[in-house]
Amino acid sequence: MLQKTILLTLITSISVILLAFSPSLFKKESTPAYIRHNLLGYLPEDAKVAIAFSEKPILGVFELVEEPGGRVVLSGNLKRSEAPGWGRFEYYYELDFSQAKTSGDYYLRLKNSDVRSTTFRIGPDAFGRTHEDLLEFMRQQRCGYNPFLDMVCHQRDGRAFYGPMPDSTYVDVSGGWHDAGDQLKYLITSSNATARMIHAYVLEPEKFADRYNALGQEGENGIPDVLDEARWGLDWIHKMHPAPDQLFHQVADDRDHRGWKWPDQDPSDYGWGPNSYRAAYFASGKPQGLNQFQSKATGIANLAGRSAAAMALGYRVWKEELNDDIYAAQCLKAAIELYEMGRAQEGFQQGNSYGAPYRYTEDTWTDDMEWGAAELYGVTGESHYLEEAKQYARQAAAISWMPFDTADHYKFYPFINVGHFALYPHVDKSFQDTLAAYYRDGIEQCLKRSNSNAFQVGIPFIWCSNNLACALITQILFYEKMTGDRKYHNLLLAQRDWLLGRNPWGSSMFTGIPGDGEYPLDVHTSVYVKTGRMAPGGLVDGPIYKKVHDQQLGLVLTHPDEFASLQNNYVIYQDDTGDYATNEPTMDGTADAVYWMAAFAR
Ligand SMILES: [Ca+2]
Ligand SMILES: [Ca+2]
Ligand SMILES: [Ca+2]
Repeated sequence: MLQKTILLTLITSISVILLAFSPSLFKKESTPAYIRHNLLGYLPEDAKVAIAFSEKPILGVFELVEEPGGRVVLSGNLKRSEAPGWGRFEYYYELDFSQAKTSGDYYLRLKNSDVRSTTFRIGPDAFGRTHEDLLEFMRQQRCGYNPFLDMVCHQRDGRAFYGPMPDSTYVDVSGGWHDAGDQLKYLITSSNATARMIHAYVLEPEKFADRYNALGQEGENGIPDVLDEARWGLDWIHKMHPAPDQLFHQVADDRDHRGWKWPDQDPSDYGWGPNSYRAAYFASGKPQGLNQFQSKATGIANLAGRSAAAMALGYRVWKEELNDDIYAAQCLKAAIELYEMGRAQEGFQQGNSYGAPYRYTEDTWTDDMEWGAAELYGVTGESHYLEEAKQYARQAAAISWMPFDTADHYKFYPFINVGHFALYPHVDKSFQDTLAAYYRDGIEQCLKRSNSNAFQVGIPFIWCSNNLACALITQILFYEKMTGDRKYHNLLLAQRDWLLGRNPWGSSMFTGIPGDGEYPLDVHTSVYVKTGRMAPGGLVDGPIYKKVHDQQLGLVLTHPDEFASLQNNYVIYQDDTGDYATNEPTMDGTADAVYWMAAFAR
């Protein structure tokens, strides 16, 4: 008897070993299937829907398995998606495990095959302090003293063009952030990033810790790090606004693009030799371009209005939260001046290019003036700001990228009209309903689009599609705060989960997040190529239409596409330093995500 037991144990052990080492031997199904979910995890109250897809039908049920232990806590049917696929994979299914609300670590598996997901979290702590990781990337983008590289760069920014001073006059516009993988600096994006980080703090003040000092070095300084980062932006905007009626809007241009480079040894030459002075463009309200390509411009109100909003928010927080009356007063003065500049020169100023026609083509400005006016009314109570904000709100209305399947690059920047949300508490019920309806219009367009694909993604796949996903998430969060109406919450979660792994590639769109998951590694930045290191939190541009991607010139991969077996005919994403179209992290997209990521932190 004893002998038999030992023998049986031995046989069982051998089977276990066989199973462990040759799973294919026991495979029940040979067609590959994939499970896609939010790699970070889910709050207990979230709707939780993973997507499985395959070229062939997937039969049987799915199971949610607790880890460690392997207990099956829930099993359910695969619900075939009614939306068409994007080519290649014909069969998409929803795996709804919303009923699982008990905190723990879990994975999903398909009962009839050996296909399982990675392990993820369900619990109030699922998002942890991820929103603070995004600030790591912002620190990596700092120009001047860069704490990530412990390096001082671009100390000769810059020499003026198009300003009231003679061309080539030195102006101090050092500081700020490198825009993305390149090392240009734009007020277009930095004004938004600054305002949005302060706004994130205003909306979620208890979520932000203090672990870094003003220079972005480790060590607390009594100020939440999100405000240290915002202050870095405010200080730069002050430099870009050196006199009451002056505003610069861009430092450097595409002469920057000289291959991978250390920022403190920048070979770019703007006429004063390599690694020297860079062009600083004054916001003149007129078309600009020092070479053959001219921008369009009709005014400066997009830049001035948004910078005024950032400064008014700065006043509010530095006065009320940080009790720094002196800095607060500087911000309020700048806010009033900048807004006046926008009033005097209504219209838009775009980004500039030099050797190529590509640039930021923002042409919306009433949204930015509404935001500036609303924030200024909030801090001054002066009624003319309120009247003007309402006027701009009616002009801006529901103007957005949301109804369109394509749009010029950054035309509808900053992709969401925060002005409507900022104005909301200051107007009567009827005007509030109007503002909410503007948001609802756009959300409805995205909802319609989301029904056309199995992932319920409501955005068009143009350049920086991930920024659009952030904008849609934020717009729905704002709409919920305004109205209490949560009917779009599942649409919001679908966009959130898309950015965090519920997509064809099973990849998060943020560098280093989650730490143990699939995330953009080979990103299109000098920092990564030069150091092999990457700060966590950088939001990459994101997937784009394959037909657009196929037309990108000079896009050469440095290694075989690890997602080759997962690509479809419609939308593409590649984790490769050579893919500047989908895998370049952007400073402003990252800043946009800070608020919504913080909203999910518990
Ligand atoms: Ca701090
Ligand atoms: Ca705008
Ligand atoms: Ca890769």
